[in-house]
Amino acid sequence: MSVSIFASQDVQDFLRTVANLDGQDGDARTKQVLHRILSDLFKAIEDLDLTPDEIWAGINYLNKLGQDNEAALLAAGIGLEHYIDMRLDEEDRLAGISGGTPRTIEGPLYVAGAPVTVRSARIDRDPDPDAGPLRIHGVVRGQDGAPLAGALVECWHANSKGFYSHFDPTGAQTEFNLRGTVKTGSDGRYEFLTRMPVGYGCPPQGATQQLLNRLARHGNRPAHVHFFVSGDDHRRLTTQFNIDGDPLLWDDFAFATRDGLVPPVKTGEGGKALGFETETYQDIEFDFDLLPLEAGKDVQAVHRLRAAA
Ligand code: MBD
Ligand code: FE
Repeated sequence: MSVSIFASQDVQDFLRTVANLDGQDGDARTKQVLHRILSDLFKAIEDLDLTPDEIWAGINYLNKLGQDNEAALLAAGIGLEHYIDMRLDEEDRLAGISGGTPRTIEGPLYVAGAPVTVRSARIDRDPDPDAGPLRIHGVVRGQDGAPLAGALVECWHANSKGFYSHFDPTGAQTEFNLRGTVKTGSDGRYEFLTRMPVGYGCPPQGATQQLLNRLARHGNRPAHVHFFVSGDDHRRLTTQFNIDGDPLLWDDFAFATRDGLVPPVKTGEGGKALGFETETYQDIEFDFDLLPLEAGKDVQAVHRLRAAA
């Protein structure tokens, strides 16, 4: 039976008590946020007339989400992570900041601490016979459009099974496979020699896929490569490009695909001189344009818990 108590003084007082809004101590921001989100939840329970069984199913879902270590994966899948990007883009627009390589979500699978090399890195540390050789290269430019020396390009991507090292459920990959950091030389150039990734799929038994199933949505991403790019006096860029031709290019469960982040895949010649096993390889040229700091600060720097090895 639908009841209407949310707006009552009793319930409103109760919400203030729960968040200790009238107490002097505690963290003011936490109290404010908890009060608002709990109020919105209570209101939704009333408006949708959620049953006790539905509420307990939701609570148990949160337990499974944590047990599966998938909260950040769910954040990508329900568009929360992309929504953060939409807000950052709008902040920039309102501040009159434009240009630069488009940002897109980080995702949950970065690992800090990958080896750093200058100008070029071979990052397919493990064999993967199902993935062909891939060269990724380009230039990092600064705010004036000039090549940026000493910039750091961090790169990470999946193997031919769509799995990332450190998070591989098969345990097959060694530390930092398909991960590396290149420092640009005076010409601003970087290069990664690696192997072609395949798109990621959510763990089929995990909490994220469980919810997506209820929505009749898939939990797959097109093949993609992640980057953090940073340099002196510039903002750190978080982005990815997708591999053109992937059938899921514009049907990414994490909503990361953007115009400007789908570079052409060409055929390169001279692979053996690069250390590849074949003369031909796939070649992606992708330049990064960084934006300057605002009054000496990276005003949009994102701090979140990240794996490190
Ligand atoms: C990924 O590889 C990824 O990039 C995101 C955003 C979510 C899950 C897996
Ligand atoms: Fe990814």
